[in-house]
Amino acid sequence: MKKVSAKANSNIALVKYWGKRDHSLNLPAVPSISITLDALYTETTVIFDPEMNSDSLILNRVQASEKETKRITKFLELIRQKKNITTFAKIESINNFPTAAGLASSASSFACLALAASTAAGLSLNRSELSALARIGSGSAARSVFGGFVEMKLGEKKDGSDSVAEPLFPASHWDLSVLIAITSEEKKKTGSTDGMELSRITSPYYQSWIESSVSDIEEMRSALLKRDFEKTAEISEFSCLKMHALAMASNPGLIYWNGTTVELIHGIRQMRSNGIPVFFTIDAGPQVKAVCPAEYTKIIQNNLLQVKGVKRVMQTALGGDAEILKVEDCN
Ligand code: 2P0
Repeated sequence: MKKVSAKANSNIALVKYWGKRDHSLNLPAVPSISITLDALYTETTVIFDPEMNSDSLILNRVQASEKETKRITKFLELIRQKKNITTFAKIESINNFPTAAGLASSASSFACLALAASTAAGLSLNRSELSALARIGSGSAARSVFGGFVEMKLGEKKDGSDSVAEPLFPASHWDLSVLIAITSEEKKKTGSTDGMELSRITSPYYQSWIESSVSDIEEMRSALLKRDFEKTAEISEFSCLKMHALAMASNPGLIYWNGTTVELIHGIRQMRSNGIPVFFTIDAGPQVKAVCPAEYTKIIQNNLLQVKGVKRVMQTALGGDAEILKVEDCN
């Protein structure tokens, strides 16, 4: 029996994922590109214990709800099937940032669980297989397997084995800083999974969203390669606002923003027109992430804190791959 601890960083997409083409394998309908965040991470410890009668999950030091545990059990079944075992697992997981407030906790959680649980079960998956496994837990988790700049491929195969993330550039490629303006710590009302399904079924913009995603990816890849800040800013904001327009045009409309989110969008654009290199991106929640070259961190942080309604501002550099922290033999 091995007790395995792992760590995985969160990520934010610069070209967004919204929509699935297959539910059971959790295959995305669009490719995406993200940056991995060093200061926002999950640490998870897993042991498969023959004395357990069911899986047990302790999340942020508290026994998880039945719903949360069920989602984990469904995920662990994939690992048990691969290894041909029936043993239940004991899991302890900690996020060092607010859960379910649009800060991509499922990305770091499932990347971390995929790595810790597959290792604890005795599977040795390569990074691509790990990414495919993490994807089944949560689409964005496939990207958190890797550090730096990451592309989630659409893939073509029916079994989803090529619908995996791949590293584009390491974090050292471009010294970017991410400032996260927290505008609310409340749990969001509609999670991403339900939100994207609603958009697929009801939003008249869905088909255009799918079709236009490919050129966004190509342009973003090239902008990142050249470290072209202006172009990176343009495509990121375009992809972000397009995703939110798609969500807002669902029926009933999904509005993930609050008033402060909108003030921040204007504030960041104002800074950019004043010559400060910064752009925004926003996920399925009201927090605003401002991305800038590292040397502009302080001035932008001060400006964001001036915006009424901003509760606090977190800062992070880009981070590395998901990694094993510790393996203990418990026989
Ligand atoms: C992204 N988001 O690309 C997009 C932008 C939120 C907005 O990936 O259903 O929790 O588990 O695959 O990964 C959040 O969606 O969704 C997400 P599931 P996930 O980061």
